[in-house]
Amino acid sequence: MRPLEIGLASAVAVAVLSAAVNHARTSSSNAALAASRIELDRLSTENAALRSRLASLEKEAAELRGAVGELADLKGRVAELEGALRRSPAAEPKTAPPDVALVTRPVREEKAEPMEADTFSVRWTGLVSPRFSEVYTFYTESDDGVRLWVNGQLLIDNWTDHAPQEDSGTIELAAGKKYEIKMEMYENGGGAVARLFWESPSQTKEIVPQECLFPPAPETGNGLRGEYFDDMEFGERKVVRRDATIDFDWGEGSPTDGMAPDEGDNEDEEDDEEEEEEDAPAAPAAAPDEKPEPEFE
Ligand SMILES: [Ca+2]
Ligand SMILES: [Ca+2]
Repeated sequence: MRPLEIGLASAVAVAVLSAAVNHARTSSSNAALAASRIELDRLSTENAALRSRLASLEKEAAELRGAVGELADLKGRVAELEGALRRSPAAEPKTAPPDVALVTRPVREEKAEPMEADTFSVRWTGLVSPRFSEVYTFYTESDDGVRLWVNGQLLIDNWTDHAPQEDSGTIELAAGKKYEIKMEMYENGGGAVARLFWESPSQTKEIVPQECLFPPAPETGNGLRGEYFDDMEFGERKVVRRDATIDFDWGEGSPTDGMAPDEGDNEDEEDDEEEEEEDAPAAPAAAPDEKPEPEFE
């Protein structure tokens, strides 16, 4: 080959080689670019997801801020209401009970003065209504002295110291009519008993039952008014109460020991005494001294 041909061949070879290198470079760049595009797409997708997540979190934060604001409002409202409640008169009893208890307790204890077990007297008053129009026999069992009036007639009068003893007296009564009745007893010492029975041709002897006894007007219901005095002459009255019947054996104790609450429909001041007795059954309340005496003395 001639030198010119060799030179030309070399130049061609160089050009071909160069072109091949360039082609290789271009191919390599294209591949990198494609990879970059894929990465870009991935990052773009991830970015959109993060933006979406951020928006969601911002929305939640806004809701929480709103809830916190509402809670603060509610707390403020509760505080307002509590303040209003403390200032209102209706709320005063909530703090008052301890003072009320301190004030009322001594008063009740003072009224609930127990009666002595000896040297006392009792007077029962009211009305009695028989079931039959017959001659009735009334019986008393007493320790100590006893007196009984029916319709103003003194049927029994045994005003003496004695062990439990029966006395009796008779009177003609009309069925359903109400007659004034009064029984008195006194206790000097030892045991004390007071009972009232009746019988007629149509009924056997029995304690005069509650349904046939009525308290003095204006009291209503059944039973008799019982007035308990701390001496033997009806001087110092301690207790006024409703007795369903006269059927007592106090033994050697006080007539007001374990005194049960009054029975019947009391509508006057005895209602108060009944409540006090329920509060302190072992220490019954004393009666006020200004109570009016029964009408038929
Ligand atoms: Ca006694
Ligand atoms: Ca006695």
